[in-house]
Amino acid sequence: MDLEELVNKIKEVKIQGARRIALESLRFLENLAAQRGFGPEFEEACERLRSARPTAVVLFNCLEELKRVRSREKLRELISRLESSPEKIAGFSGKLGRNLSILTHCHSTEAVALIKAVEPEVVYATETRPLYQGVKTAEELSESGIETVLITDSASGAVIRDVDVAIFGCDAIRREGVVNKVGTLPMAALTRAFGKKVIFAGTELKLDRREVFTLEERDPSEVHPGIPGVKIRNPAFDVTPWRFVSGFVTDVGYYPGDSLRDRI
Ligand code: RUB
Repeated sequence: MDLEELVNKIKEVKIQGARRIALESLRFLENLAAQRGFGPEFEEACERLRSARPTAVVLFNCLEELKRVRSREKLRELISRLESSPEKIAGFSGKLGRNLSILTHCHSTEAVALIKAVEPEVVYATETRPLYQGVKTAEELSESGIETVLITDSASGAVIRDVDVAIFGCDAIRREGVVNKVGTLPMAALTRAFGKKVIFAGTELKLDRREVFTLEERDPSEVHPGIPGVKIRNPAFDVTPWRFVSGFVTDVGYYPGDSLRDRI
């Protein structure tokens, strides 16, 4: 795959999820560095990959790390840390208990690893409009033998009484809250309003200290082909304030409540 193809796949959400975007980008860069070194071509590739999906912070953090230490060894170290993060996160599943009824949203490799590890009784997965990434989550969970129910995004209130805990992945962990797929915030608020827990999962490479931060707005045509006189908006992410967070599982450990915020 050349750079153009990779950037397009990332922009079109064919390669999706913060971790996979970063992993595919770093693997491409490792290959490029092996063939051509760290010259201007490498710099340009970094810039184009970094700006393809601007909200997720993990690729940004890896590229900043690479600016400090420009080596293929560093690239391989970052790749290996990202490869192992779902397994490490799953390793802390004991903190959540067992036989839970879970609500989840979108498709996150790190959340899916945690959900599988808690051996849930049932998982309600939202389809995740407008691009339906939740269908992938439902397929993966079901294939691993977990009872899975696919619901529309607006049906979370209809099933909330049957839910023990909502588990979400994340794109960026910021002082003001946790950034994830649009729709996470209303689902987190709903879950807490019904006295249930909201758990996020994500590697600490997603800790976000950027001053300038963009919440991606995607093309309105993904929502609807158009209605005369009607403006259509398509925000791709939202920010869940820490007061809705019951706990956070990272690749390093379990942080109860909002205690991970102190590390940002
Ligand atoms: C995906 C999304 C995921 C996070 C975490 O959004 O919001 O929950 O990226 O995923 P999109 P992971 O489909 O728009 O990329 O745990 O795989 O990093």
